[in-house]
Formats: sequence, structure tokens, C-alpha cells
Amino acid sequence: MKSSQKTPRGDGALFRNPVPRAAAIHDLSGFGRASLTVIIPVLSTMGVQVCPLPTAVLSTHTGGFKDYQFIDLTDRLEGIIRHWLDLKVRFDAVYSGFLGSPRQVDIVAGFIRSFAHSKQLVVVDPVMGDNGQPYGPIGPEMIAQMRTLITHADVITPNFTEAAFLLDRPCREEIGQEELKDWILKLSEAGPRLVVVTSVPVPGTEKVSSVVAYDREDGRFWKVDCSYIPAYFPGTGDAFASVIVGSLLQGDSLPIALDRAVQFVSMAIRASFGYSIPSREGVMLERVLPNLRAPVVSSSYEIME
Ligand code: PXL
Repeated sequence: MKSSQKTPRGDGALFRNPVPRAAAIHDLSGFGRASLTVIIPVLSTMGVQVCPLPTAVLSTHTGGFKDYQFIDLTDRLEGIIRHWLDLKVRFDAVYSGFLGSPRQVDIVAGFIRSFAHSKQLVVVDPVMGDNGQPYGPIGPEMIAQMRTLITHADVITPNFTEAAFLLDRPCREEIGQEELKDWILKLSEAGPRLVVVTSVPVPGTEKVSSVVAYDREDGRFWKVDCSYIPAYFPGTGDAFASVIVGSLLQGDSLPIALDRAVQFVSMAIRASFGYSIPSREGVMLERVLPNLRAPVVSSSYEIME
């Protein structure tokens, strides 16, 4: 091969990476099983190489801990990105989540542009809050910036609270099917082809929440109901979105990816709930990771007419 010829790497790659590779742009919280400490094991178990680009380093996540250390890495990201560009690293997926500052949105958008190729999957999990409330460090500027970031995504995975923040609507106790579809269509009009909303309250019952998803390509809506367990575990949104990323990278359809993610998160919650360990420590991922290698056992997805 002449030295001027392209090697099968970088943007001119002839082949896919033999092991799919994802750039994971999230924080590293040392204790409490959230963000990268969940994302890396889930995706590795699903056969995906994770290259973390840490947005911040925290002693713990912010859900239920006081006095946590927060080291914002905004000023360090561009140096790391430059090195990866010099190396012509080819990512099959770019997957972002909790950001350390609103300014990081522009950096992540630049990352997506710089590493873009036609086969790449761009997933934005617009991590901002849950149960109607923003997480501690999230303010109005981050919410406004996140509205820009989702325009660059193929897939977004907000929970119901984050969907309300993105649309600047009040976060309510319940929502009818037609209004929910309208929310999702508005989110998709902003850019993403696939919109997956978790923790959607189901009218008339406190027993279940749903995951509702939409694919603009065929116009179909999908729904998976989740049985209710009376506990809130931080990091489950990260586990959910990571399974979606791993599943789409392995070629699953959208409803099968939803089934996989719901089943895995339900199993992780059930593995943890029986112990009286504080829920802020997160789900016992280590007990259930091997299940990610099993086929989907039973399908519970429904099409939403
Ligand atoms: O799991 C979402 C998340 C990610 N990163 C940090 C968090 C949270 C949720 O609390 O605090 C730092």
C-alpha cells in the first residue's frame, strides 16, 4: 500500500469497527452507580467498546448525597478531542448524557460534527432531572442549551420530566395519549428520528409507568408498560439509555431495543429492592449484567394506534 493511500480507519474506513466503538460523553461519579460507572459495564457486556470523554468528575452523583465534590472538565475536553481527531478514531456511536456546564453543549455539538460519518449513531440522553425536578447543578441555561443539542441527535432518550423541560411545558401527574404523541412529534421535529420517552405516567393508575417511542421514518409509536416498584434508584436512566445504544448498535429493531432496556432495568431494580441498602447507592448492576447477553425472553411491546 502506498503511503498516500488511506488505511481502513478514520472517515474513509472501508469496514465497520470489528467491535463497535462508542464515544461516551458523560460525567464520572465515583460512588452511587450512575453515568459512566453504569454506562461502561452495560455497553462492554453488550460487546461495545466505550471511549469515555468525562464531562465532570464527582465524588458521588447528585441524587441523595450532600456536599459532593464536582470537578468541571469543560476546559479539558477540547484537548482530549483534538488528540482523538489526530488519531482519526472512528466512532460507530456518539452517546452524550450529563454535561458539566452549559458551554459543553457547543463542544459536544462540535464533537458530533468533527467525527461524523454516514453510518454513525448519535444518541443524546438529555440528562437534566427526574420526578418533575431538575438535578442539583442543572439550571435554566443548561435546559436552553440542551434544546439545541437534541437537534444534532438521531435518537433522544428523555424521561418524562426532561421531555417537559425540552418543550417548556409543565411536568404533570398524567398525560393523555394524544397529547403525549403531540409532545413526541414536536421533539422529533427538532431533529431526532427516534424519540424514546421513559417514566411516562399512565392515566388512571399509579401502578405503572410506560416507555413510549416514535420512529419518524415509518411514523409508528411503540409502548412498553413497566410494573411499579415503590422506590427510586438513581442511574436507572443511564442503564436504560445504554441498553438502547447497545441494542441499536447490534441491529435490533426499535421495539426490541425498548423491550431489552425495560427488562434489564426492571431486573436490576428487582435485584436491589429486596435489600435494605439505601437506594441512592443505585441498582446492583453487577448481579444482573450477564442477562444482557441473553436473548429477549418475552416481548411486551405494543404498537400505539
Ligand atoms: O443518572 C443521571 C445522573 C448523571 N450524573 C449525575 C447525576 C445524575 C442523577 O442524579 O447526579 C452527576
